Amino acid sequence: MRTIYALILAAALVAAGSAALAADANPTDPRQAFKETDTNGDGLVDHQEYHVRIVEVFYFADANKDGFLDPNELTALAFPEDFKDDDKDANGRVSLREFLRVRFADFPKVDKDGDGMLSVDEVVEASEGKSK
Ligand SMILES: [Ca+2]
Ligand SMILES: [Ca+2]
Ligand SMILES: [Ca+2]
Repeated sequence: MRTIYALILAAALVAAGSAALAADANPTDPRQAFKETDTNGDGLVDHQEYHVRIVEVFYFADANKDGFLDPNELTALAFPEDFKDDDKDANGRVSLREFLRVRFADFPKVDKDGDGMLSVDEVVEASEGKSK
């Protein structure tokens, strides 16, 4: 697997500017990132929670707030190369719509049992697969 949900979440955790949290926890710990994303605390990350988190990632990365991620801003992300193929007009910029489409394509890859929810086990497994 090329892109990793857990690392996106970890980036978002840092991105959210929660300095206190980041100081206490390893920001690349997928379990911590999972907990942050599971906002209703039911132990699962559903599509809505996932959506909220990746939108946060986008707006944090968009440092100059023009609604696009340019090549410089993309370097702040865990996997900027994921967006190369998606850059249809080759201007080096990624819109929120493009960003969401790419990241949503990751969801079913991590959701191994296909129940439409991400469990902490699925996220940790995806993260470990990446680090090998
Ligand atoms: Ca949840
Ligand atoms: Ca921008
Ligand atoms: Ca699942």
